[in-house]
Amino acid sequence: MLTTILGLLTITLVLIILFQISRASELVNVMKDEEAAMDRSNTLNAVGFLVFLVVGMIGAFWSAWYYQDLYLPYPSSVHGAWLRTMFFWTLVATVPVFVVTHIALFWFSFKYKRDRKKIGYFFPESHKLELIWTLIPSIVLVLLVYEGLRNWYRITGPAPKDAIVIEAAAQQFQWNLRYSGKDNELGKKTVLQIKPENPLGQLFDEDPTNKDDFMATELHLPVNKPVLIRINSQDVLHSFYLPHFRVKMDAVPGIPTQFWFTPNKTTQQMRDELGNPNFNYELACAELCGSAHYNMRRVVIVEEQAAYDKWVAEQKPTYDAYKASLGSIEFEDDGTEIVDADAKTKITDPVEANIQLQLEEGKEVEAAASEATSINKP
Ligand SMILES: [Cu+2]
Repeated sequence: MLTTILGLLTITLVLIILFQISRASELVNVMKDEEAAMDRSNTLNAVGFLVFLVVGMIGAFWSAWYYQDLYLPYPSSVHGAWLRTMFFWTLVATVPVFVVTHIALFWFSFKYKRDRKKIGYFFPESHKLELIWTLIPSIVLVLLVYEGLRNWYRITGPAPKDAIVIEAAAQQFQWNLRYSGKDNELGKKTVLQIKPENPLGQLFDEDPTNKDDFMATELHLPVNKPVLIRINSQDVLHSFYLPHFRVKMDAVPGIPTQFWFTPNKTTQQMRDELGNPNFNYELACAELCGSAHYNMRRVVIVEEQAAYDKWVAEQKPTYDAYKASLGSIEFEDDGTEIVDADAKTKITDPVEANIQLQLEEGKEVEAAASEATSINKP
């Protein structure tokens, strides 16, 4: 805090000093030859433009070359390769324009600096020139936008029938990854049912497709198989980002989003290719969503179909834990819980306890919220 204040004070003081110096030099100029002083200052600015052009241009290309090791490796998904091609052609179209326009901008500023002996050239209009500089950029931009839209619809359009359906439900600060299980269908859910033993609020009774859905802490994907990701958020904006697959989509509260892609390189292949046995693909949140934003990182594992099937077989549906948690709650006549000594998980959710009490006693009962303090998460 103190450093910030000191920094701001320093900047203010420097600005005041610069302002005073320029005022003083203005006064000196009035006393001396004003015109000569303006010429000198114009020449200085013009040379400054040239230096900026050379240093800036070299810096732009040198840094792109120097930091190439930090670039992402070649995309590990089919659609990542489409996007890479798209970015390549965008650069082919824009880099020459960047170079030419910047040379023109700074060179002309230098060449046509103020000169008392020069008379300005009057050039009112040229339809031919205007047509050229309107039509060519328009055609190039239409082509670039066309390619962008084509890829956008390929990625966000209907997924292949055999695509694995996975939900990425964001919350501060984690990705809840839900697999659709054997039926490959994600069951319906509602925020009203969210509680510790049902973190996504799945409607197990209303929608039986929920019963085989399972949740995972790592994102496992089989190689060469399309995956459909359904994205949503429980609180603020997040962004589902898989950099190595060139996959990114915002998680917006209230607006479900989705896309599909096909990973085509396993984690092991990537480790061999990069010569890094510790390499892992990662899922990140690309929206600064709060103080523990970094916590949203998840490991992504792309593996052969057999390894993936084995992993899926080991996963337990969320419904199992949910059912077990319901079974372990019993109540005394006075509303206190009977805790089964054998039961490992005692779920004491105030809302659930209150519903149970009302059902059993047939009257309004205060929620046993204060008593229900020990929550054992599985
Ligand atoms: Cu986030």
